[in-house]
Amino acid sequence: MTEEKVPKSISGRPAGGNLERVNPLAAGVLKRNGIKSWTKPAPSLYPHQWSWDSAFIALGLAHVDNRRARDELESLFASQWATGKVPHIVFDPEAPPRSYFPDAERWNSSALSRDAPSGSHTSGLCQPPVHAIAVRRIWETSRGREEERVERARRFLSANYPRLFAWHRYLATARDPEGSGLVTIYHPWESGTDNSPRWDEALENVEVGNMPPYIRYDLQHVSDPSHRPTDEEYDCYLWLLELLKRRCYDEAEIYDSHPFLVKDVLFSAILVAANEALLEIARVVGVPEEERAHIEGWMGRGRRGLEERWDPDLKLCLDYDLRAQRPARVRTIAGFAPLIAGGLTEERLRDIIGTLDSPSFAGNPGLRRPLPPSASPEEPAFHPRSYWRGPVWPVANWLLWWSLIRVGEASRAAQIRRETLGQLAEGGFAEYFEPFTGEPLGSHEQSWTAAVALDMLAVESKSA
Ligand code: 2M8
Repeated sequence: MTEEKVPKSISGRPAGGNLERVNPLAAGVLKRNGIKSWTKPAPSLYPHQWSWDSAFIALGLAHVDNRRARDELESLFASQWATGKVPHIVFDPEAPPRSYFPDAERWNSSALSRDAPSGSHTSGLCQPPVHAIAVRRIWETSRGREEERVERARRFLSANYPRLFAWHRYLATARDPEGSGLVTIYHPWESGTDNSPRWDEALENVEVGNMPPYIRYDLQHVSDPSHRPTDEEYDCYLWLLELLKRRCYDEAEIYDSHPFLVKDVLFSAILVAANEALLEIARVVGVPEEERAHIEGWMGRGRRGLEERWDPDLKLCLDYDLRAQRPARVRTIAGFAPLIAGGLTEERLRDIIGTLDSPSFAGNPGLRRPLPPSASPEEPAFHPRSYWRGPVWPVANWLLWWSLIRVGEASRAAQIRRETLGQLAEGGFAEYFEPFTGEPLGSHEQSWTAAVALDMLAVESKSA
C-alpha cells in the first residue's frame, strides 16, 4: 500500500509556484521505471539495478512512497558481498536480452568469487556510498508521523545499520589499506563519473590486451553516440574488467597487480558524508559508543585525506593515481569534494565557493544557467555533449546543493535548487544537459534526476 500520495515539504509547506508541475511528473518517472521492488535508472539504457542510482532513488521516493523507498534499498542490499561490498549493478535476469553490456555472464562474479552473493548476479565493482544518506532521509520523512510509521522506520534502520556498517568498513579497509582516509577505485565505473577527464592520464597507462569480442548495446538507446563514452574508452573499461576477473575479484591480488588504482576524492567525500549519516542512524538504533567512535574515526581520517589532496593553485581537490604516484591535475566537479565531506575551515569554504562561482565552473559567461558543468569549460578535455566530460548533471547539482546547506550556505544552495528545478521544468528529467544550450541529453526519463527533483522540492533549503 502506498503510504503517501501527495508529496509535502518536510517543513509542512507544499511545493509551490511554477514548479508544481515538476513534482507529479517526477513521481511519474519513478513509477514508470519501477520494476518489482526496485527501480531501473532509465527505461531502456539501464535495465538493471545500479547501486548509487538506487540510493538517490530511495532518497526521492522517501517523500512519495516510503515503503518503495525501503524496498529499493532492501533489494540492493540483498546482493551485498560477504566482504561488505555493495555491487555497482545487480542484474535482472528478466531484462530484455541484448539490452545492456557487459551483462551478468561477462562479469561472471558468482562463479569466480566466493564472496559474491549466491542468489543473484552482480558486477564485481562498487559505486559511491550514498546509501546511508538515503536511509537517514527515510527516517527523517517518517519522524513525527503516526506511531506505526515511525516504528516501521525504526525497524528498517535497525535491520540495515549492520549492512551499512559492513559496507563502510569494507571501503575504509579493503579500499584503503594505506589508512589514508581516501578510497581506491579499480575502474572509472566505480567513480560513477565514467568518462570524466579525471581518468584520462591513469587510463593512458593501461595497455589493452587480447580479450573476447563484445558488442555495445548502450549506443542503440541514445540519439547520438558522441553523448556516450568512445569505443576506445570502452576497450579500456572491458580490459580492466578482464583483469579483475583474472584476479577473481580478490582485493589483495587486485591491489598487487591492477594497472588502474586511483584515490577518488569524490567517492571519499561521499563516504565522509555517509558516515555522518551512519552516525545518526547508529544513535537512533542505540549502537554502543565504541562503535560510534569508530565511525567518527573514519570521518576524521577522510577529511584529513581530502585536505592532503587540496591543490592551492587550482583551489580544488584532486584525485591521486597510486600507480603513477601523481595527482590528476584536471578541473572537474569532483574537485568540490571537501564541500561534500563538510567540516571545512572558513578559508577552505571561501576557496571552494570562489572556484564554484568562477568562470571555470558555474560563473562561466556562456552557460545557459549558472550550474556547474561536470568538467570545467576551460579544460582542453571539456566536451559539452559527452557524458561526464562537460554536461550538467542534476544529480551532481543535488550533491552540491545539499552540501552547501550543510555548511550553512543557504542562499548559495537556494540558487542551485532554483536553477536545477528550472532546468528540469524546461527540459524534463534528462540524464544530463548541454551546459550552453540547456539541451536535454542521454536518457530522457532518468530516475535519479526525478528523485533529486522530489527531494529538492520537498526539502527547504534551510533544513536539508
Ligand atoms: C553510468 O554508468 C554505467 C556503467 O556503470 C554506464 O555508462 O553504462 C554512470 O552515469 C553511472 O554513474 C550511473 O550509475 C549509471 C546508471 O545511471 O550510468
